[in-house]
Amino acid sequence: MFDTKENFKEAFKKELVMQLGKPVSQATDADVYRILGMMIRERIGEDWANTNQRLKAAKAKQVYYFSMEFLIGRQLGNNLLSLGVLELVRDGLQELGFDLDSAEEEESDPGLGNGGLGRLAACFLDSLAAQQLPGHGCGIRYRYGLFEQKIVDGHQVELPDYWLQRGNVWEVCREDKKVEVRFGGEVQMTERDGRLHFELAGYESIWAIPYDIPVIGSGSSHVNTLRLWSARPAKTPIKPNNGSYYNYLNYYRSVESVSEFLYPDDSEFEGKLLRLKQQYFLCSAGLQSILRTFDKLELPIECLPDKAAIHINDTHPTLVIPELMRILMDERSCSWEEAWQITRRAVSYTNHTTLSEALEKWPGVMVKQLLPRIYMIIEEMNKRFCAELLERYPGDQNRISQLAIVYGDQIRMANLAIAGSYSVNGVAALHTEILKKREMKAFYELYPERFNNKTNGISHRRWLMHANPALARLITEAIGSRWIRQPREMIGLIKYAEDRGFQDNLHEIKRGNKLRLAKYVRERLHISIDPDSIFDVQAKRLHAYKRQLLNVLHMMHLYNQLKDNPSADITPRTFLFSAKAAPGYYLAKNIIKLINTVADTVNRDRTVRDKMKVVFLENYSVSLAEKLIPAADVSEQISTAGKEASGTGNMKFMMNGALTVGTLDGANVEMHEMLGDDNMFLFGLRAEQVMEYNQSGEYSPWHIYDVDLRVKEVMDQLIQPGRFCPEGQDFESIYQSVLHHQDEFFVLKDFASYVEAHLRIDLAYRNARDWLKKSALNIAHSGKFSSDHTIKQYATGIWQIEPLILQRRK
Ligand code: HBZ
Repeated sequence: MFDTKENFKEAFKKELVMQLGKPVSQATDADVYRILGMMIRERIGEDWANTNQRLKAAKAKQVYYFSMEFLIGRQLGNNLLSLGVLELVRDGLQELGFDLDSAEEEESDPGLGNGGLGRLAACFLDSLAAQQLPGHGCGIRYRYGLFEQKIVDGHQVELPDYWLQRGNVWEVCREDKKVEVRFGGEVQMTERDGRLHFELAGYESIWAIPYDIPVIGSGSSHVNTLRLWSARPAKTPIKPNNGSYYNYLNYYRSVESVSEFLYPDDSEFEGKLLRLKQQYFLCSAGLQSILRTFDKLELPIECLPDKAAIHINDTHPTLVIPELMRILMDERSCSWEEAWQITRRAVSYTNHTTLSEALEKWPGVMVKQLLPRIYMIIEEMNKRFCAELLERYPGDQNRISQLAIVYGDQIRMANLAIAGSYSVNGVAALHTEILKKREMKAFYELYPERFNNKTNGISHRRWLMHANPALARLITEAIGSRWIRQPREMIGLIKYAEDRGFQDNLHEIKRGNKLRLAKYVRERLHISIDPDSIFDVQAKRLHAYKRQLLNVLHMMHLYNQLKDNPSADITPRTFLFSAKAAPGYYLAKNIIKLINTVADTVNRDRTVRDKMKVVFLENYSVSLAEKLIPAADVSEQISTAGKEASGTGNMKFMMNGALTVGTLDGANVEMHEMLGDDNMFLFGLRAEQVMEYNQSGEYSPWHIYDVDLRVKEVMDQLIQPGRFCPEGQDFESIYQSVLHHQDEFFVLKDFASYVEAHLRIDLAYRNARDWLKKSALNIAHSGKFSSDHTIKQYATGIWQIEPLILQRRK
């Protein structure tokens, strides 16, 4: 149905009539979206089944990527791209009087993740499938995704995101594959055949129902599965309900709440019981499903790690470790030692943060009450682990207590994840070094062979080919199409960086993207922005360590300068922001309000209208990122050095030709290694310097406030009525966090250096040719950050999985 444009048009019209009973003349964009979704599903159905068949026949080892988040974005465009029919469909639809872009806008953007971690999981699925690697996602089908953000009077307001309202054409409910998950109850011990047996009694039972989403391999007939679990009450709850109807209703409500919503905190540990339930629900359901697949191979259980690699995306799914132990011992008659061997050979773990407030530590009492058998297993693991440590480090109590899994009443999930796995990786070179030298030093000394780095990556299919098709075409025109399969070949663009024709095209494409964004901004916010100004973008979660505040203070300073000297010679700038704050994160929400207040002041002032604009785009999401990133000239990656594990936005902007103003943090370090000082605007403290200041306690923001008049001016403006503090309002909490709470993130310390970096940007942009050259070099080097490359390294370095024999799509 997709082999030629004419066939597509015929099939589309037929489907429209069959499914919706409508002729072309009456179809809406929403209808077009639905019909295309159905056609794609039909088209790949056989491939999907075949992939599973072939995997089974080959007894291939498969990876299961466990993640509490999969921020997959809209599927339609990407699926068409993977099938190689995007342009054909676009043209065919146009001839029928429809616009594919408008149809794409009809798809709801599933917000099943908070930010980088969830999006990474989605890029990894895309790359696994594209390389015909047997790898599946295992997650939760939240009924409500990350909240929808509205800006009301400059404040963030959260609304529920009921993304399933119009159904989900991509998913298939696999009722036949449901599994039971048990909570609560008591552990009963019995002795049989000289062995202790453990069984749970009086538990609450719930069903985990899998919904499968196909992950279509680009350019091949390989189709992997993203399996998302939904909680449903068991018909007859096993827990006695005293026969009361109201008890039934309570039970129903409590069960459904398990997959009801995604927790919106991206960098603070929320020790909520429901979150723990969600984590166990995912781990137990996912493992049962893996074992069911494994059992079909009819191999002895000790072969499990040869057939299944279980990867955990941060510590959120760490309970796979004790849960696998439980299943192996209680249901498969393994001894502790056998179960431990199998588990440790099967599980690998990625760490995404060194922020101490994000580390998961569950209270033992909570785990004991909700998961009594799991608690027993964790205690036993801890006991055995500490005994080993005592032998290895006799008398070194300090070290042993750092390493222990259970400390006081807390279960440290990172310790559990490291002790119970064979591989621990960081997500950028600097981050991995920090883990080894600082945060996880004791573990590194104990198990040096387990630690490795896997620098993050992004899908060039979504973030370049889909988000910026004109740029993708230009690249192909210049260097041919091999880069699509081998993104590192983009390095061939270096040859064109100084080619005037190439530069002109690059300029036109960027300008087109900027015009489209300007239209979007005008329609939504009634602000007109100049496509010839520098589009300077910071788009990411709002967090103190990401330092949106530094960006705002710089804008305030720039505005002050323009007020002092209205004819100041500055290159016109449009500062764009997009960011969600965790609903309970007061400081972050206050920074959103500050950005919007500064935006109001600046945008209303006609005297600066040709020089400066500030825009806050609400509800940052994958689909908004796809509009924003291709239009950026400058990418703000300005976290306090040592705090951003990797960053992936940095890579997306780079791939779309934006130049980075950034600190030497996370993957910026690796970008800088390739680009050098000429093609990036570095500033600020280095990670070691930050660490030294933290150790010595020598840094005082007050000193900077006292000596740098620019700093004093903008800081005072946060609390004094005037330009940025309308009547009755101030930003006291921000002021306090910087000055009275010792500026934990070195905002003032890096201010001067940041201002200077922006001056360099201002000057560099004036030399259009040179700017375009830098932009082209950024694109050329960005192939290294394709997640295809990252996934290859996971596949060979951690999972030991291989591609299924190549089968090109027919
Ligand atoms: O993971 C991010 C890191 O901050 C970023 O540097 C890195 O590039 C990215 C991918 O490795 N971390 C997150 O996005 N973390 C979360 O979203 C998160 C979500 C729920 C939590 C904790 C963290 O409970």
